[in-house]
Amino acid sequence: QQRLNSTTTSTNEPITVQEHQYETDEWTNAPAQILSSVSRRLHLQKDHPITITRKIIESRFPGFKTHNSLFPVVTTYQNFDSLGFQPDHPGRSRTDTYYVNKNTVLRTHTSAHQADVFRANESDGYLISADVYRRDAVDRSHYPIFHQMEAALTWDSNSLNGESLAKRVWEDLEALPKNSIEVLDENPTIHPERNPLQQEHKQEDVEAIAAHLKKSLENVVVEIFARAAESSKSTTNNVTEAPLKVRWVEAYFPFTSPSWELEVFWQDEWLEVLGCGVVKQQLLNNAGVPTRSGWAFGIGLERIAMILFNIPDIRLFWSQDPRFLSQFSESAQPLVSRFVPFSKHPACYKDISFWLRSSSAAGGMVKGTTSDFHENDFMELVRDVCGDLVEDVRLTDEFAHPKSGRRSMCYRINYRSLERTLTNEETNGMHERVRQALVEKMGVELR
Ligand code: FA5
Ligand code: MG
Repeated sequence: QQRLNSTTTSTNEPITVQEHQYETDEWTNAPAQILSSVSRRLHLQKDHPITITRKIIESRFPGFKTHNSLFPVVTTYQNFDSLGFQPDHPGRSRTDTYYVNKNTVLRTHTSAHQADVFRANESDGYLISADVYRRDAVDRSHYPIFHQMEAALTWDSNSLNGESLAKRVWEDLEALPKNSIEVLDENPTIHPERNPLQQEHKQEDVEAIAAHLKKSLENVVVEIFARAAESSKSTTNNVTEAPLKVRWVEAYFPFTSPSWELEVFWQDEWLEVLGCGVVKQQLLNNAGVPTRSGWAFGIGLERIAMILFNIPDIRLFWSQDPRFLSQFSESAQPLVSRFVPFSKHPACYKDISFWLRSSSAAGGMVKGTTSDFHENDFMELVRDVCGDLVEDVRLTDEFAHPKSGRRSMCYRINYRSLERTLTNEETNGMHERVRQALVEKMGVELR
């Protein structure tokens, strides 16, 4: 039995998303604020940095069929089951995913469309760009709506004319643009436990597919870095910047194996920019294309755009402020220029400490999470009350009372507007409303 989402009132009013109507039920947890942003589709807005980023990446994949306006409401089958997510996978939880109703969600990733696009079988390569939705942390690189670009390339064994798959893939790799980027890649392509070969696959084929995948993505990174470097040259008086560091790390996705993530060292930390891998053969078989095998990746467009344009905060992409929007143009020369922040407004930190309901005391030990307190509920509550006026929310302390076992949490909320200086009155007012909502909706006791 899952607890009702604390930030949504439970009426049984149907939900309308654009022209479509959906029944609601006890699973419904998509807030109005999120649903009303579905129409923004930043990846299609002319001159928007997300659109520019999308087009730059698309240009690296000539011949791939593009799908850029797939509808964001999908079935749980599309988002999870078709990809092999087990019934108890945490990604399905209402703390992580926005449900429209029990069988319907706002897609949490562009992979929700993989099976359908494979089934349509219209091209060897395809690209899907779209808005995706997740309940997640509040900080400079996470936002509940963001944009992904999915790509897949498969080879049909019926069209190899007697050649081996591995040989064909290596030939295709030879034809890719050359680059001399140095990428840390310390692990073997296949690892029997951590990153296994699928039983349907031959090792030599997978080695070739993986090499083609990594080379294709490294070419994207080269393009991004070249443009970012060009833009910083034109605005920073030839101050030379250290070349960006990049590394491949092993990953796990239910729908690829082996799998990897690519990370870029940016602003003093490793930033994950994409996930990828060799498509599960079972998925292709189920999609009616059993003679195809190949790779897929999903890239976070905001993360790339932040590196490209030097945009420091993910909330900026949603800004309607002309001081933001006017800095980007699809016809600019050079196309990419460094974002010039409008004056940075002061931050205001405020702490909030509370005791969880005593039933929570015996809860799980995952950071910030117990059996009936989930950090994402708190994050969403803050967004609900404060909108984009909060820069980040962090857990700063957590402990259990030695005698009663009751758990106490302390979060630090950093209030900062991107557009203006907040008054003390305004921040105090917001903080008070967060405190009240926390008591009313999550039943905690403030300290
Ligand atoms: C996925 O979503 C997989 N569907 C990717 C994939 C596709 C793997 C095809 C294999 C084959 P992940 O949850 O790691 O994976 O998200 C992919 C990227 O989206 C991340 O690397 C990151 O760049 C971006 N991302 C994830 N969460 C957020 C967020 N809250 N805000 C902004 N960007 C995010
Ligand atoms: Mg990831």
